[in-house]
Amino acid sequence: MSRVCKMSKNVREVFRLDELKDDIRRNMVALLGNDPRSKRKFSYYNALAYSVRERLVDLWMRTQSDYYDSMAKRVYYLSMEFLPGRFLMNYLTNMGIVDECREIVAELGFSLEELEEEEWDAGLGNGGLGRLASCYLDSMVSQNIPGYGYGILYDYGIFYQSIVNGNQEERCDNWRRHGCPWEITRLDTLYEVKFYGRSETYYDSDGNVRFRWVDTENVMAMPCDILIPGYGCSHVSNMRLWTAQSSREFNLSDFNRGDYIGAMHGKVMSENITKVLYPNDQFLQGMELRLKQQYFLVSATFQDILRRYLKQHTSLAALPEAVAVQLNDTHPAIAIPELMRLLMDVYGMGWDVAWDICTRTFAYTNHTVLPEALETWPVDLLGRLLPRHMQIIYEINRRFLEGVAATFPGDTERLSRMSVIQEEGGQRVRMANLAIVGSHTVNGVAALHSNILQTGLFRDFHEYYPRKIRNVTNGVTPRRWLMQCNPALSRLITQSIGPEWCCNLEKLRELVPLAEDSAFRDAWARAKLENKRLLSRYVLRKVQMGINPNTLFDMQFKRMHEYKRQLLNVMHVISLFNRIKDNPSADITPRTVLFGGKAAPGYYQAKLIIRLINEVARVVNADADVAGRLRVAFLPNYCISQAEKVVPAADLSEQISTAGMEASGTGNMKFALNGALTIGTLDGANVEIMEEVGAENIFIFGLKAHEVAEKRRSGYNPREFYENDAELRRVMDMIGSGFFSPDERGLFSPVYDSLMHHGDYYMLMADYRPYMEAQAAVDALYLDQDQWVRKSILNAANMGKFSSDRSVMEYARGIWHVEPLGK
Ligand code: 73E
Repeated sequence: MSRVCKMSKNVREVFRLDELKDDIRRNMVALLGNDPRSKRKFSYYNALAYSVRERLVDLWMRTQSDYYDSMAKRVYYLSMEFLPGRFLMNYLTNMGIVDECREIVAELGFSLEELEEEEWDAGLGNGGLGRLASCYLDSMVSQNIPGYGYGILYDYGIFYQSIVNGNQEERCDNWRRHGCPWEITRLDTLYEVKFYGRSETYYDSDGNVRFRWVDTENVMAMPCDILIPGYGCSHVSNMRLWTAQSSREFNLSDFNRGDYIGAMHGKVMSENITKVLYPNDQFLQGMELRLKQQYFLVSATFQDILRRYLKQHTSLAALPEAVAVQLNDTHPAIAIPELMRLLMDVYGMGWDVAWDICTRTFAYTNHTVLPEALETWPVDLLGRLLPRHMQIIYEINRRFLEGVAATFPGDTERLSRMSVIQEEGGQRVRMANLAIVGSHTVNGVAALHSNILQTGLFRDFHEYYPRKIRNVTNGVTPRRWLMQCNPALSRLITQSIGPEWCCNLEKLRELVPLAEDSAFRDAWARAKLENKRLLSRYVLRKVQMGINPNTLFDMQFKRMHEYKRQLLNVMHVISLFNRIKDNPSADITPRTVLFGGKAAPGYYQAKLIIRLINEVARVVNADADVAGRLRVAFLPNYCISQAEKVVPAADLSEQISTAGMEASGTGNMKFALNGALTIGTLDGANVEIMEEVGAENIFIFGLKAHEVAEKRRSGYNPREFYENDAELRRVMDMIGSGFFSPDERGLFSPVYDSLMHHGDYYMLMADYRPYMEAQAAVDALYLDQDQWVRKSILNAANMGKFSSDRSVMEYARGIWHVEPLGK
C-alpha cells in the first residue's frame, strides 16, 4: 500500500507547476472573463480551481483507459448522498502540491487559506452516510480499485442552518449559484428515464409472453462528472452525478395545442426531480418525489453501466464478473427490479438467468436499525410510478417465499415477517427485505451493529441465509481527516515516524513509544493548542464569542437526534452550572462545551433541543459566578468544512448515543484520530475504538445494548432515577419549570415530558449518573496534563483500523471480488 505514498515523478514536472501561475492568470481571462489585475478572491479561487483541475484530466483519461484495457472489474457505489465538502485542498493534498501551491498563490498576493474559504461546500448529503461514500471513493481510487460513485447533482444540498433567537432556521443552499469549477457537464450524453404508464404483455417471435413498459412520461438524465484524484495521483476516478432535464418531446401535444405555459409547467415539473436533497437523516418521509429521485438515479446509472459493459462484452451473462454494485442503504434498492427488467424485457433473458445475474451483482449496506428510517413504499404509489417494477417485485417475493416455506414448513408468521410485501396497515414494499433477497451480501457498518442485524432486525434472514449478513466496520480517509485538516499534527507525525502513515494508517502505532517521550508530548500538546487557537478565532468570527484555548474543549458535532442524546450532554452542563452556583469558589476543570448539528426541518423535538442548548448557553455564559470556567456555544451550520476546523481542536469527543442505536458513527473516528479522548457508550464503532485504544484510554459509561433491550422488555421507569438522584431532579426541574426560558416558562416542557412522562425512550435518566461519573473522571484527568497528553497520543496511535483504506479493501476482497489494479 505504501506504493501510493510515493509520488511517481517529481510533482513539479508532472503537474507543470512552473506554469501554474500563468495558467491561473490565463483562466482568469479566458474562462472567467476577469481582469487579472483584479484582487477578487473569488475569481482567483476559481481560476486556481480550473488550473488545478486541468492538470488532472490527462491522468483521469489514462486511468480510464487502463481500466478499459485491462478489462478490470468495476465497482459502482450507488448512493443518494455524497458529502465531499470542499474540493480545492483535497485535490492539492492528493496531488501532493499544497506547499508549492501556497507559494504560487502568495506570489499572486493571497494566502491559500483565504482562497480555500471562497469555496462553498458540496453538501449533497445529510451526514455520516454521505460522508462515508465520499471517504470510500477517496480510498478506492487511492488504492487503485476501479470504482465510481453514482449519485444525484442536487441544485440545493443540505440546507444552510442559521440560528435566530436561539432557534434553527433553514435557508436554501444554492451551492452552485456562482458556478462550480469542479464539475464537467456532459451536455451530449443523455439517457431517458421513464415513469408512470403501464406494463403491457405481448408475444415475441418465439411465442413467449413478454412485457413492455408503455405510455410512460419520460425525463432525461444528464451526467456531470467530478474528478476524484487518488492520493499520489497515480489514478484519478470520478463520481458521476445526474441532473434531470425535460425530454424534448415533453408535452409536445400541449405545445401543439398552444398551451405554452402548460407545456412549460410540465418541463419545470420534470426538472424538479433533482432540485433538492431531502434533509431527513434517518427518517422516511415517503414522498413520491423521493421515490422518483431514487429511480432516476438507478435508471440513469444502469443505462450507463450497461453501455460501458457492452462496449467490451457481447453478452450480459458475465455481468457479475465485470460489475459489482454496492447499494448505499436501501435508497437505491429499486435497482434490483430495474436490472431484472432490463435483463428480461430489454435483453430478452428468462427469469432464472436474470435473477442469478442480479443476485451476483448486488451487495447492500445497512446503516441503521431505527424503525422510522426503514424504507417502505405503499404498493399503490410504487405500482403507479413504476408499474413494471411492482410486477417484478411481486414475482421476486412469490419465488422467495416459496423457498422460505420449503425450508420452514408451516411457519406462516415467519413468512409474513420475511415477505417483501408488508400486509398490515395497507400493502407496502419493504425495501430492506427486497435488498436482502436481491443481494449476495448484506453488511452492517460496525461489529455491534452487524451483530444486531444478525440477531435482531434481520434475524429471520440470517437463519435462512446464514452467510449473507456480515460486517465491514466503517472507516474515514486519513488524507482529509488528518493530513489535510490538521497540518500541525500531521507535520509532527511525519517528522517522527515518516510519511507512510497517510496510506497505511496502522503505521501510527509507531507513535506508541513516543507517548513516553516528554519532548514529543510537549510538541503534541503544542499542536493541539495551535488548533484550539485557530478554532477560537473561528468561534469569535462566527458567534462573536471569545473562548479560552486553555480550557478543555468538549465537543459534540453531529446531526441533532434524540438517540444521539445531545440532551444528556446539556444535562451535564446544567449540573456543572449548579455545582458552581452552589460553591462558586470550587476548584473545577474549566470547560468549553461546543455543539453543532442540523435538525431535520420537521423534527420538532430536535429543534427544541437546539433552542435549549442556546438558552442554557445564554444563562451560563453570562453568569458572574461561572466567570468563564464553563462556556457553552452552538456553532451554526455544521458541515464538512466546519468539521475540518472543529475536529483537530477537540480534547473530548462526545459519542453518547443510547447503546444499540448508532450503527457505527464516523465522527468518533475522526476525533480520536486527531487526538481527542472519547467519552461514550458501548455503541456502534465505539466498541471497536475501545478495543483498539484500550479501556484505560477512553471514558466508557452507561447501559450496554443488551441491557437497553432488556430494560425495554422488562419495563423501564425513568421516574425512579428522578426520585433517587437529587442532582438529576434539580436539572429536570429547571428544564421543566422554565429556568432557562423565563419569558416563556412552558417552552421546554416537551423536553421535560419526553423524559418524565413519555417513557424516556432513549434512557437518558438511566445513563445520567454513570455519565456524570465518567465526566468527573475526564475532569480529573485533564488536570494531569501529562497523563492526558499521553492518552491523547495513544488514541491517535491506535486508530489505524479506522482508515477507510482498510474498509474498502475488506469490501474489495470479501464482497466485490476485485483486486487493486496493477497487482
Ligand atoms: O451511525 C451512522 C453511520 O456511521 C448512521 O446513523 C448513518 O450512517 C453512518 C455511516 O454508516 C446513517 N444515515 C442514515 N442511516 N444511517 C440515513 C438514512 C436515511 C437518510 C439519510 C441517512
